[in-house]
Amino acid sequence: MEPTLQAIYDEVIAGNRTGVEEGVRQAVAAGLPPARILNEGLISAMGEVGIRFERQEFYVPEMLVAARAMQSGLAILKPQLVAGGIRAVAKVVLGTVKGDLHDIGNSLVGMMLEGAGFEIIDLGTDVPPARFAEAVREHGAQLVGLSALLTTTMQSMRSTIEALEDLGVRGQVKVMVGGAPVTDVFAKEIGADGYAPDASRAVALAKDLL
Ligand code: B12
Repeated sequence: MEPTLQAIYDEVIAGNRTGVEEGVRQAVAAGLPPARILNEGLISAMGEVGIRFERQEFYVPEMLVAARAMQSGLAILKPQLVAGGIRAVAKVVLGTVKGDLHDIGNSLVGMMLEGAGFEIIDLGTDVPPARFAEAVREHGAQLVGLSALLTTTMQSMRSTIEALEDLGVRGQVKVMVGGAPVTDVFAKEIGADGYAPDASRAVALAKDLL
């Protein structure tokens, strides 16, 4: 791997925030494409963190410092990822479903959509179903993106779609879902309009759905 990217990868795993920030600045200054910094440096490091957690080499505190370090790197990379998006294509309400506090994937999807010209209303994490539905109505959104990282919270996606129906706004929006445990089959089962496995394919999906 490119030494600059390897350094970012190592610093994310070590949970060294300033190290990650420095690495991302250097990589940007060296002219490395933002997508490579994101995928090879930041995202692949979080994948490794997940593997170590499964092997019980890492516990929640290590996972948390790694996530914070990654987010600091993301914040520096955001302007590069978003560059080019000028006019709003459509409004998208985004959030991580009720009970779930993972926000990195959701933020990334938001940044990439913003880069593609979408207007983002990010409700953050642990969002109750009714809150999604109210936001759709309030903002007149055309799309909703639901994120879940836990097999237990995936079920909140179903209740969120029901809440959209209850408030009478299901017909005005397309619902897309994602997150590590979510699959295409699950998306169909709960009546979502689409699933994407990563942030760049979330952009392609959003454009397709409109
Ligand atoms: C970082 C992390 C944490 C951090 C989160 C910090 C934060 N601010 O987000 C902390 C430490 C808080 C945490 C806590 C927990 N975690 Co955790 N965590 C992770 C870890 C290591 C990485 C997740 C991540 O950020 N990945 C990087 C991003 C970029 O990837 P992503 O989220 O998948 O998103 C991409 C795609 O999925 C997609 N996508 C995501 N959302 C959406 C939405 C739409 C609409 C679309 C189209 C696409 C899309 O695009 C994104 C970008 O490409 C994962 C391991 C893993 N491999 O996923 C475990 C993991 C998700 N956690 C796990 C667990 C068990 C927990 C805890 C229960 C641990 C505990 N005992 O307390 C708690 C639960 C807290 C809660 N209520 O939510 C398990 C879940 C197991 C399961 N099957 O349910 C995992 C898989 C670890 C493991 N291997 O066991 N965690």
